[in-house]
Amino acid sequence: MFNLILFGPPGAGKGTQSEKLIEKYQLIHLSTGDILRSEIAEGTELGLKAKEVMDLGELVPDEVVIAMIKSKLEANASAKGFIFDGFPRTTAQAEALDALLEELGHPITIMLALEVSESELIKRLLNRGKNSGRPDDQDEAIIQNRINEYQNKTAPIKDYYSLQGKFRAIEGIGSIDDIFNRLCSQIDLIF
Ligand code: B4P
Repeated sequence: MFNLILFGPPGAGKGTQSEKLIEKYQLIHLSTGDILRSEIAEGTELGLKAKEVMDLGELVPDEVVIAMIKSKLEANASAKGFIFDGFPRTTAQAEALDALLEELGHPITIMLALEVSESELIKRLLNRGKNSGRPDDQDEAIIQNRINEYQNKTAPIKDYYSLQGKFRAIEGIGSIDDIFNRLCSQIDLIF
């Protein structure tokens, strides 16, 4: 099993690149952001609670997203591998993911981290907000809050995977195809 964490701040291109990677490598795409948005669209109780937090640009509680990932892993036990997009976002989530994958006997293979300047992130997200209808993309103060949450709670897990020898930084500025080729050249070394 090939298990990739695609890492980076909000707007770094994780969702964009995941779509191309799943097509090329036939992996299962697990985006906690997408799963939460589908819960919101379906009007579930979980979705209603998550919406309040997401609209403020804050993180949904660890136990909620960990349970979501657990059930997706169980439902796809015979997959060739997974792309984790937007998960883990805290050290507690990283530890829980390691424990779940240990049960399956297939640990994280690599973490590829897209690096993009803050000004470019804000520009991309405001631009997406014009058409996406996503409330968290439409207000610069909320975008800034998402970036702050990333810096405070998410960025430290780079060290968690560096200690395991699995962290690789990827330049996340340039054309979508150029960035895709950078990701593929790292994946192809071990796929
Ligand atoms: P996510 O859905 O993960 O949102 P995101 O980080 O904004 O998306 P992404 O990074 O994939 O967007 P992309 O760069 O592809 O999370 C939303 C919210 O859900 C969080 O704030 C949180 O509340 C909650 N949540 C999710 N997971 C959670 C977890 N594990 N724990 C707790 N809470 C969680 O795209 C951005 C834009 O850039 C697009 O418009 C794209 O077209 C553009 N773009 C991409 N690549 C580009 C390039 N190379 N050049 C120019 N533009 C580019």
